[in-house]
Amino acid sequence: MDGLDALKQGYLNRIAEAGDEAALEEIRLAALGKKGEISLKMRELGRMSPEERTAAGKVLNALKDEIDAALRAKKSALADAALDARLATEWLDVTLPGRPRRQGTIHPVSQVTEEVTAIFADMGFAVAEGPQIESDWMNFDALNIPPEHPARQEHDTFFMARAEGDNRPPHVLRTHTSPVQIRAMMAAGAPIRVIAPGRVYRMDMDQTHAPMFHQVEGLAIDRDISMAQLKWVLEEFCRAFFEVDEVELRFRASHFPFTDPSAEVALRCSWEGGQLKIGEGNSWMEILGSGMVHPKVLAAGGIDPAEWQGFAFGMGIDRLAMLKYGIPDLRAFFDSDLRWLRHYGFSALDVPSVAGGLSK
Ligand code: 2NL
Repeated sequence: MDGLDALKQGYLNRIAEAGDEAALEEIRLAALGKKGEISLKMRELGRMSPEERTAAGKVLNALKDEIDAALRAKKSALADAALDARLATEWLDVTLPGRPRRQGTIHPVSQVTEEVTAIFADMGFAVAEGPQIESDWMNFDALNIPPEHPARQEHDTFFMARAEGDNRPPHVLRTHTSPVQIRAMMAAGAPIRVIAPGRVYRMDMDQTHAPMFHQVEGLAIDRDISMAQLKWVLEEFCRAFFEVDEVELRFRASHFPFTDPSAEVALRCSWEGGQLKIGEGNSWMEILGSGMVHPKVLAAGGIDPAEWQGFAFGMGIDRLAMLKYGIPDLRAFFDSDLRWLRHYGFSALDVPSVAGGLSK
């Protein structure tokens, strides 16, 4: 058989130059495929004498093996090169520091809730949470709110639906976080000091009201608690929360079914030049309601009113956030507008603490 050397060299050159697997496959078919050049030569063996066939068969087999080996070697070289190329682009330096890109922010309501919680925790108050759907007993009766009270009428409270034919009183979306404190009294008894921050619901919607808003209530029960301690705790809270050295509180008689006596509390402030200043000026800003816990409410919480007494207070977190951080419109609070959230949001890494400065 003539020309085998040239044929071999031709294939070896083409294999060396092949740039990808497809090109290699093309070469393999041309040489070793059913109708490949070497396969056709193999067929010629049949027409040879036995001696010629033995010699030529050996040579052809060796040629076939050599080309096959060259194809395999090139294939694995191409795969290695491809992997190297991928590794050169798909690398990651895991020792790099995290990127300072600011993504999410803490909502002002969350920020203020954390601030309020930190201040009261510093004064020894535990934090309690409870369900947002309450029985009407927990939300109203336990708090000495009688069935004929306006708050219990259709227009103020969101009532849950009952199944048809179920005539039990419907559950409600809690209208205040007081039931959380009823549950805390039932669970822990007296003495007790808790605050209960959380979402509450009332059918209200205008510039200053949303159907869902946030409240924090506080409760302190012991043998000898009076309005004097209430006043100190609230003063201390206002000083810390508004981050000023001095505050002045004004207590005026008020009325709540769950406290007796009751007081609305206002804070001395000034609005001069449209700028709110706490602790100076001649304006008063009402920020919370408070009083001595009504004996019936203590009893509902499983605490003996002959032995224990205490104060309670409640305030709106959303309004506190508006005042402290100069946010004009309550309705934007729950729009999930990213521009608003970036503007009024706080860094997730600045966790409020009294010692660390609440809002930095
Ligand atoms: C307000 C007034 C107030 C309470 C809430 C309370 C809770 C229990 C017992 C007695 Cl368990 N009182 N809470 C007391 C006085 C006022 O909230 O203006 N909130 C925004």
